[in-house]
Parts: sequence; structure tokens; C-alpha cells
Amino acid sequence: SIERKWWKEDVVFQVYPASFMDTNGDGWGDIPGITAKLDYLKNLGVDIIWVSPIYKSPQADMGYDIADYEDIDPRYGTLEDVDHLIAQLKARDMKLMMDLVVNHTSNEHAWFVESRSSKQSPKRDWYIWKSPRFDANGNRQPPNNWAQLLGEANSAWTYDDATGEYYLSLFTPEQPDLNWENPEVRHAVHDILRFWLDRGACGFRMDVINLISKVQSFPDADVVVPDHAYQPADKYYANGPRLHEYLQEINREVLAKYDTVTVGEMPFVRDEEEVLKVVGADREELNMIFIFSLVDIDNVPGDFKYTLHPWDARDLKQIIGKWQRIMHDRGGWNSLFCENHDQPRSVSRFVDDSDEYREVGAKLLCLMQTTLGGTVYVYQGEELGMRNVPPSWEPDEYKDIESINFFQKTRDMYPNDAEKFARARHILQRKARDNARTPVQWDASPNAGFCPPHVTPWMRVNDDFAVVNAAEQVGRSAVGDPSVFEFWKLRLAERKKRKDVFVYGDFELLDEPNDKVFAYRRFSEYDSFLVVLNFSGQNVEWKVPKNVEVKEWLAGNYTGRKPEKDSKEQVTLLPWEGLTATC
Ligand code: TEU
Ligand code: CA
Repeated sequence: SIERKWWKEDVVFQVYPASFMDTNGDGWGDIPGITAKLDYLKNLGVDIIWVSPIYKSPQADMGYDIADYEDIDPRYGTLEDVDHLIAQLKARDMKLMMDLVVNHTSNEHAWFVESRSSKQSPKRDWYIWKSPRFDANGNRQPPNNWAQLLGEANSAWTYDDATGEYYLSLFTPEQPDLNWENPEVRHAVHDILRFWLDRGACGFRMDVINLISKVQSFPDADVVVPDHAYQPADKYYANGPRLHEYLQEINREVLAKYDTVTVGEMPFVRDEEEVLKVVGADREELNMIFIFSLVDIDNVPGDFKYTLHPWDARDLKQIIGKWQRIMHDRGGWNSLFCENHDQPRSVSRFVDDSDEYREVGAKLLCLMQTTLGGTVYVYQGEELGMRNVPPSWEPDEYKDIESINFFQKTRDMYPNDAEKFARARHILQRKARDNARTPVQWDASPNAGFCPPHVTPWMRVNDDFAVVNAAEQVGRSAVGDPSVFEFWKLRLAERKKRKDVFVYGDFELLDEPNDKVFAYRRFSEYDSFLVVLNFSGQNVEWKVPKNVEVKEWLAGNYTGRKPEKDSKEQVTLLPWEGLTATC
């Protein structure tokens, strides 16, 4: 049977600090703003808050470019504010998870400033420096053809005049990659972990932690995307040769000495053996990871991210079912998430965000996430059913460096091609990271209560804030017709109450070929629940599979609706309807 652990049962809520709550009226969310909302989070049923980076940073990539790991960016507050936040969390029996970004630093970090100063610098080898290549015409070229992750038209290498060499910068030129081959780098990272654990953090979300070990020959990637000078090269830097050694070292040196929770962000990895090496209970690497298969569902495989790819319920259940099975049978642990600060809003992406179906759709996703095995992660605004930005927004409302680079690439590659530009706008409205980064909508007042009415927030508030906001939803809990917030609250409480089945229980995928309905059974020795989720905007006649005997239908995400007592063999599902039953 599966070992009980607090971090398997706890509910994690991700705070994106810039957009959470501004208390000092500068248009940026801040740490006191997080502290001010702890009762709101406690009320929802949250145990742990994971806060995206608040460290000192020039903000080239919204704090994922860190200039000092042991200090706080003034726009977010001070170390004292963090101490106060931790104390206030403790008082509510809650915990703080820090975001650890150590694949790269900011180019303004003292380590990098020192490293770039000369080839003889004692910190030269803390980053990845290579000499140029020269093409047939004698023109200087980067050491290989790897594309930059947040600017796919650009090289992953940045030329530095001072010493005439390139440094690796997988995300942006402002985020030079650390050289983990150097033991001094690894020890410096261990010190960062100790610093925050000693200060009271409960653990870490580890940013792109599977990119820390690269294939040391740095070979060219095969050309897969036509018309592009630089190519996706994750094969050479994701889950590289020494990853497991480095993770086990972190565990041995630091984590084993504390009672922590760790979740590694691991883009690109699909191979189950590779995943199990990280999260296997006996491996002493990480507790769980964020696997991207669900949020990559609408990307064209092998291509860059800003593509659109059709999918239906069969893809969804194949992806989710696969990981539910593997983790349960082979002693790993899932993390459950549909959103984060890098993804569009789930209600706009996976269901239907129209006025008619937004609430039902958001509750359908909630029902799914609270009935699967793993640790639940809720992203700010997801508990309110917040939507993507409206299609009418002009490109200059998009603030993310990745979106800006994508617009620029389109202008450069297809100058004056209105159709291509309209297509780029469309893709960004569907997929840009900006969609999740608009300020949290607290109430219906100007600026949605995120910052004072006379202040311009760092990013525009979504137009729908008068309808979609926390004040309207908290406490709107009419029996059978709770708001999205109150539905989350109910479901999270139900999950904890029946954790033997919902957190730890077994999983059986039902009706696999159905292209509209995702159905499964969760069961323990004593309990068994059927979950039926209609991932389509149509009515569906659904036959209960022969091997399942429905005892009692329970209310799902539709207003007060309980299927008739006599319909134990067949049920008509309404658009985006989700139901559970005892069975
Ligand atoms: O993201 C890494 C990552 O792989 C993505 O989800 C990324 O947004 C995507 O590849 C872009 O298309 C992490 C952080 O979550 C992200 O915000 C940072 O920009 C990135 O690492 C670099 O630190
Ligand atoms: Ca502020």
C-alpha cells in the first residue's frame, strides 16, 4: 500500500506575486499583499503556498532571472516581510514553498558579472563559455544551432564582446545557464536551499530542474522546424547524463536533514522510466514533478510552442490515465495541475469560457483535479474560473518577454503580412503566458481591488472583472449552486475527508474509446467512486459500463441536478457536465 505523507494530502496554491495583491499602491503585487489574503486561502482549503520568485531581480523574465538568492526584490518587499509571512502562515497551520531557479541566474548576479570579466576569472567556469564557430564566409557563428526557449528565432548562445566568447543562455540572454559540472556551483546551490529552509520554508518548486545537466559535447540539433536558423535541442539538455547524480546529491547534502516537500518542473520529459528515476519512492531525488504532457496537449509535437493542435477527450484520458496508472503501480507520485503562470487559463483552454458555460466548465476541471491521485496544485484565479485575456487586446498589452519575442519574430519573418500577424495574435490569445498573469480579480471596483483605483497596474486587468471576481463568489454557496470558489472549497474538503480513495486510492479508466467522456473509478478497500466527465459541449447519452454498479448518483457541477434514481445503467450528460456516484 502507498505510504502516507503530509505533502501528498496537502493542497498547494501557487501565488504569482506581481499579480496577486498590491498593498502599497505601486501597481505591483507584494509580499504584504500575500499575507493580507491568507484567510482567503485558508478558507479555500489551502495548506501550502508556492510563491513564484520574489528574489532580487532585474525582471527580464518576471523574477526567473535572479540577481541575489538571499535577498528580496524591493518591489515585493523585504526579508522581514517574508519572516512575517512565514509567521502568519504558521499561525494558520500553513506552509511556504519557495521557487528555486538554479538552472540559470540573472546576468546581473555577482557570479556572472565576475565570470564574464575575464577568461581567467575564478568564476569563469561557473557558467558555460565556448569559442565562436566560423562559417564558410568567415562570419562568426554560435557554437551550435540550439534555439532560445523564450525567443525561438534566436540562438541559445549570447556573444560577449569582453572576452570574445559565447555563453549558453537557454531562456533569454539575461539568463545565463550555470555550469553544474563544476562542484563549486553545486555547493553554492546547496547553500541557497539551506538558507531558505533555515528561515522556515517547507520546501521548493524547482524551476526547469531537469535542464541542469547538459550533454557536454554540445552537438547540433537535427533540423526539424523549416525556415529556422536555430532548432529545438531539448534532446541534449533535458534529463542529461548527470541529472540523477545531482538530484541525489541535493538530497544527501540538504533535503535529508529536513522534513521537506519538493516538486521539480520537468519540461520535455515523456519517458516513464526517466520520470520514475526522479520520483520513485526509493530513489531519494524529488517527491514529485510537473510533467508537461497535459499542458502540451495542444502543441504540434516536435515543433515550437506557439502552434495549435486539435485534441479531444481521448487524448486527455490517455495522458492522465497513463500517469495515474504508472504512479500508482510503480511507487511514484503525481502532481495535479491544469494551470500555472506559464499556461493559458484552463477554463479557456480545456472547456468553454463563454458566459453560458464558464462556471460549469471551471467546476468540471475542479471535479477532475480533486478526484485524481496526486498532490493538487491550484493556480491563483483558477479557483474563480478566471479567463484568458480578450481577443480584442492589442499586442502591446502582452508584457511577457516570450510573447514580445514571438510578435517580433513574426514581424521579422513575414514583414507586412497581415494574415500571418493576425494568426500570431490568435495563437497568443490562445496560448500566451500573459493569459495567466493578469491581476487577480478581488472585487468589482476599478482595478478589481488588485491595486488602488487611481494606479495603473503593471499589467492590464481582464475586462470581465465586474462579473468574475472573488467578492461575488466567496460565500455564494446556495445548496446545489455554489460559485466556482465555493465548489473548489467543497471539493477540496471532500477530497481530504475521503483521502483513502481520492488521494491514495487505485484508478481504473472506463469507456476508453469514448471521444467525449472521460470516466474513471477511484477505489480503496472500503470505498468506490465513479467519476464521469463530459468534455464536450453536447448532450451525451452515457451507458454505465457493465462492470460498474452505480449505487447512488451524487450531485456534480450542475445546479442542483442529480440524475434520476432509476437511471443506474444510463445517464444523459449535459454539456460539460461532471458527475460522481458511489459504486
Ligand atoms: O518554465 C520553463 C518552461 O519550460 C516553460 O513552461 C516555459 O514557460 C515554456 O517553455 C515557454 O514556452 C520555467 C518558468 O516557469 C518560466 O516562467 C520561466 O520563464 C522559465 O522556467 C525560465 O526560468
Ligand atoms: Ca506593491
